[in-house]
Amino acid sequence: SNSAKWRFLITYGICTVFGLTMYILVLVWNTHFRGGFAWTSDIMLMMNWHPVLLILGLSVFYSQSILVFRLGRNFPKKILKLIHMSLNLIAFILSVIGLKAAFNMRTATGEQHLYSLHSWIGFLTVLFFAAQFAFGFVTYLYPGLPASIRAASMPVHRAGGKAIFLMGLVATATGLMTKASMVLPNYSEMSSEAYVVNFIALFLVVFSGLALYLVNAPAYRRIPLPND
Ligand code: ASC
Repeated sequence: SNSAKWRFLITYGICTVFGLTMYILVLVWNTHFRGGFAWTSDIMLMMNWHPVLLILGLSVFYSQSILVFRLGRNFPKKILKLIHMSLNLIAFILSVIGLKAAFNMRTATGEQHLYSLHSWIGFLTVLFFAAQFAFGFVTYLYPGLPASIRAASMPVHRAGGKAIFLMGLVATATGLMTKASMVLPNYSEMSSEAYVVNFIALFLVVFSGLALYLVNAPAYRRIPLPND
């Protein structure tokens, strides 16, 4: 209906404002407070790519990928599926480069790999994401499995996709906490960097909650077009 359309667009607009503000804060944090970016020439500046690429992939691109069937409901389904796959592919590539930055940093400092709670959740998130992408691609896009299998897999694909989005949120939250306690020895004194880190997490939670609400609400689901 027309009112559902406007409720969707207004909520999507609010969601986007929270998401963009969150990501601007991520960029401000890693440039102004953390010294900007490099690759292997500076280990710590290489690590700044880690939050910047993973939040861009697992929150910004991933959210737009799951919302593409809501936002673009008047587009042909084939086009939406291609956009959905492309946004997920970009999100996945950004995530892998972001993981590589962390892996390179640990190797260069001689630290242990994959010991922290954050690294376990984060690694599993990207592993499940890879599996979800591969199964989704084969099942729904190319070669595409029989309609009965596609229909039976759809609830799993939808629930799995949302679970991975939530796992990404948990990975980011634990990562922000770990980083804050490492680089802010006087965290409790509430420096401006402490505010920036806390607000990243707060805006990310609101943004993710709104994105999940928009993807879950039955009123906003795409109705198949006659020529789908
Ligand atoms: C697809 C597609 C869907 C599902 C549906 C089975 O490939 O575009 O909407 O599978 O046909 O639920």
